Amino acid sequence: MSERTTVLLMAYGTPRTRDEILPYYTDIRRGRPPTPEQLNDLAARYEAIGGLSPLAQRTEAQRARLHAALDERRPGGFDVVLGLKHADPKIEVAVDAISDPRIVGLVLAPHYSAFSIGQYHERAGTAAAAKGIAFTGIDSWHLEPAYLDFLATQVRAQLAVLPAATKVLFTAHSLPERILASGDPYPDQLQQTAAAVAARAGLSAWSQWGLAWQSAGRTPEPWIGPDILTVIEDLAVSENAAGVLVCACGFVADHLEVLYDLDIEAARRATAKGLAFARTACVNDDPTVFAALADRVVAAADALH
Ligand code: FEC
Repeated sequence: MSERTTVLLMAYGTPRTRDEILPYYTDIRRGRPPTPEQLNDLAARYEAIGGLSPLAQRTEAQRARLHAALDERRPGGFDVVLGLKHADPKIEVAVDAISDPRIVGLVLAPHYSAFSIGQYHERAGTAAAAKGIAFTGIDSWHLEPAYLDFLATQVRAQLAVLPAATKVLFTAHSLPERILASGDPYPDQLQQTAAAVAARAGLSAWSQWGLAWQSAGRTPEPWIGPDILTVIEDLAVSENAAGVLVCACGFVADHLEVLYDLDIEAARRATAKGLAFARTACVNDDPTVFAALADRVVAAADALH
């Protein structure tokens, strides 16, 4: 039997052409097509960031980086394939093409929620079980030191060129409030990442940093808050802040939710309120972070033997 392990690297996915926006949006909405207004609104957001999202290229660069780091550690011991949540190749299709006896699942999102990493792993685990392949998933990596150091370096560099009274806001994608009833660890994990990065960046007082949620879905049910736009408004009126620095630690690549929701929408709100605005760079395919993730994958693969 082959000793090789396949790493199923999972990410959200994005349309690769304008024609793919409708099927992509329909998939996110679990098969319910969007109204023409909703579709136009999403297409306009892609248009505003240059036509489409760079997420497909970023995810492929992350895959290549992880594969290279694994090859350095165990030459030829790992294949790395992509499995996407809402675009091709979907997670199930990717698993179906795997012939190695073991799969390690890694999601390109640091914080565990049953609605996020939990769903990726459930889909991958079910597909692997149907083929008799052993599967293990890495549940979260929100306190990985290389990731915390990457973000802290970004925070320090940006604060050096922003007004002294700048507040750092750590953000992640909001989720429906009903996840809280089941004790989902997602909000606590965001808090832990933020506190660890703040400590590394030398931010001590709560007045220097805080948490906010972003990109809540356009659905009638309540989503976790406070929303970043509200926090920016509150900062402008109730605290003596001169600037806001957003560290979108819940995301690890440049994509719509960063390039539109933060760089356009949140930046516009901050500027309108007289606040300086900046955002820290995303991890993308940073070699140090992916070296650390490769170590996590090797350990998970060894535990599967
Ligand atoms: O660049 C791109 O093209 C892709 C950007 C993108 C990322 C992303 C990440 C996450 N989402 C998460 C949860 C939800 C839930 C809903 C939802 C809806 C959307 C819509 C778009 C979209 N998301 Fe997303 N998300 C991205 C894009 N997301 C577009 C639909 C229009 C809208 O509401 O803006 C609500 C679904 C529903 O209607 O039931 C829930 C989470 C993440 C980050 C972690 C992960 O990868 O899972 C959580 C990137």
